[in-house]
Amino acid sequence: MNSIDSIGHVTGKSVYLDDIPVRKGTLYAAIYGSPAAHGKIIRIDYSGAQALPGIERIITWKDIPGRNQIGGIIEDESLFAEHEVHYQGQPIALIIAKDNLTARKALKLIDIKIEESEIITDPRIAHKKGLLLIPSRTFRKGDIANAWAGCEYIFEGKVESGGQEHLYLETHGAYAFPTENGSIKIHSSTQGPTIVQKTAARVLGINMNRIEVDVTRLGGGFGGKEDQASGFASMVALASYLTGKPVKLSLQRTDDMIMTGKRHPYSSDFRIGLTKDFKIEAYQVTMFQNGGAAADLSPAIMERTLFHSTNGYYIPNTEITVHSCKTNLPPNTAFRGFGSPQGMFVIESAISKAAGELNIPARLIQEKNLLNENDEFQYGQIAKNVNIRECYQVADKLYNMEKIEREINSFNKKSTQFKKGMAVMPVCFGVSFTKTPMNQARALVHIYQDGSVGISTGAVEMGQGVNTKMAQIASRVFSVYIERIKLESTNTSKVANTSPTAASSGADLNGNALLMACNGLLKRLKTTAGDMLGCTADEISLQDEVVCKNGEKTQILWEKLVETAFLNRICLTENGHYATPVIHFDKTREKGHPFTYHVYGAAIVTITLDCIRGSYEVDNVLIVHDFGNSVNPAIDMGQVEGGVVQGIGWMTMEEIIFNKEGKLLTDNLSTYKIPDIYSAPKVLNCHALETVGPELAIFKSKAIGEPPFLYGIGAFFAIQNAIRAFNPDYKIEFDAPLTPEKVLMRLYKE
Ligand code: MTE
Ligand code: LUZ
Ligand code: MOS
Repeated sequence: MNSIDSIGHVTGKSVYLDDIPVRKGTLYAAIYGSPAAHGKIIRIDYSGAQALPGIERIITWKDIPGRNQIGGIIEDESLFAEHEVHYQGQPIALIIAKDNLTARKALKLIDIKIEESEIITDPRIAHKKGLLLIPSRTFRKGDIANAWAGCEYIFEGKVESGGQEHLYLETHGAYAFPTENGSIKIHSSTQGPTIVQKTAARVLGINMNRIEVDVTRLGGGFGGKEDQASGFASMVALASYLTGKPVKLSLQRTDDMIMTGKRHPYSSDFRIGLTKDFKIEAYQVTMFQNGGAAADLSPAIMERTLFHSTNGYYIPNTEITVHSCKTNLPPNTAFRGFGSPQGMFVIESAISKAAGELNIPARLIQEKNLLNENDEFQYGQIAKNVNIRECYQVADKLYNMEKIEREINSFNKKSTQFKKGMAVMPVCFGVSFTKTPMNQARALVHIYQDGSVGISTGAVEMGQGVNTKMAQIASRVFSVYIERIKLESTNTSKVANTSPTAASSGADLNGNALLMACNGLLKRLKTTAGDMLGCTADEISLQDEVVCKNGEKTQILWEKLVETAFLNRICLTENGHYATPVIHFDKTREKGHPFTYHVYGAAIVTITLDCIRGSYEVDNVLIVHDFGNSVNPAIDMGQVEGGVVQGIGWMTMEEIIFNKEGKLLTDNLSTYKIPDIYSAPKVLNCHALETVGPELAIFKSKAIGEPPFLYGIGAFFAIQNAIRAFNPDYKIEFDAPLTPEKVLMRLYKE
């Protein structure tokens, strides 16, 4: 089935934040961000800006009636800087004007003097100076100290992975206006409406019930709007509260790139030990997470790195440490994978290092160490329904890894200018928010008198198709056509206390809540139908909008059934509440069962390298993926395609550069390269592994949002292998992104 948004999208009728018609008298906001990355504010003169005709007001921290605090997990981030600044672009003031142009003109008329302090952009330096955002954490399993003695081979290395700009098509923005009784309504481009509501209420010093947040859809979020929308929304809410007028803020691309956090760069040291038959016996790693100037979601991201640091491998002895380091960059934040890609890149690098030194294909080490049923993860969870080995083997059977290798070898023998490379990327991703209390959701369903259905959930549509999946769930339970169902905007007054739509759990959490609500309504309708037909509710079923008795169609249609229930004064509204069972985690022991289930898969990535230019093309990404029993194969395949390309971008071309002054040099699309159609794999095949799917996934359809991103990691190693085919002396350096510039240098490195 197509996305319910497909027609709206292609006809341009879908409504995004900027499409909401503005009210009369709307004012426009622009953010004045710090020109320096670190220092004391000595003086600010707003008089030039203030004098500009059309300027309504300039808002600073002094105007905040509540608290100047937007930190979500840790309260360490101000909405507007007070006396110090900690990164370039950090908001200092909000200009409110009659139009956008005037607001932006005023920015240039602000005079500021900052006494600069030392700027730190390197997490290892921050760590040395004791600049940590939160205490470091270590996951331990087995006996690492004694394990090395049992290893035949031990290898060490250093791994760097870079940041990544979300580059959602729709930049951050919000539109707020006062409603009555001192209340504010906010339209926000956010994955987390409740986070926006809570933060705005805190800033304004009013109760959460005075703030209504509404989200129709996002032009992409990718984690960048999981919590970072709350600052921007709070700014317009504040401006609207203070002026009594509607206020709109929509970031320009460059401002969005400068002011918002990105994927965390990591710098890591690993040590890996193997037995003589290539079993990984011990793995020790220390990672330095570049958190930026405030904690934001770094603690949770650090946690997911710890969980995923062994990818889908069983390793008896491990010790994984992550330091979350405070630097003078914008606070880094959630991005598809949420720390898992960084952790997995290190273990894959360690395996690649071992394979390179032992002169064997990495896949031989990978396959030998894949998880088996009932293996224990380093965090205590026992792996169940494991099929990573099956994915790997089916991929081998379908595509024949050895044959691909042979073909590549014979191609490489004949060709001098072009070399090919191949790598395999197995994936294991845990589904659930790692913070157990976040795994809850609610849904509100109305059946209207005419038989149409309105659904509200806490899920935010950001292009991933969650609304279509929600419509499918209701359609399936009621056995009505999808056209009868309408997805309402996500609104905090309809569904409260929502978790952000994130952790790939949007469909599972909200879908299960919706399923419960629909089942509740169905039960009442069956009782009504039983009364109408003189039988028990158990004998009733619904089929294609027809009421059936003992499986036989009757004359009663859905509309008639609903109308009768209404006339009998049956409640046609239901609220569903879902809290994921089973999961728990004990932070004092760093052990538990944090994930509802794991998603598994394996991908073979092949590339062709142009050894004169250093440029490369991805030839094939051949995947076997465990979807469970997909509710919507078309949407899920779209998620695989988008995720893979985004992962390839992170690993190979997207390079974020801050200079020593902490200034972002790659602040637009001429200096920051993301994948285009030419960088997409020429062939992307994804074979669905045949499985029944886990009981706790919605309709046994596994979460899909983030895991495919991880297949992109294979491209990094495929390119490295092609470089080695050209330059046999080349010792692999594990520093992503592997840009064409870097590739070129390495091709000719002695
Ligand atoms: N797909 C599109 N088109 N746009 C997005 O912003 N975000 C990704 C993924 N797929 C995203 C996307 C991320 S980071 C997550 S966590 C999931 O979608 C969130 O949605 P879900 O929980 O409904 O899968
Ligand atoms: N957000 C979060 C996430 O708060 N917790 C998580 O575990 C998570 N995982 C992936 C993406 N976002
Ligand atoms: Mo996704 S990083 O959980 O928004």
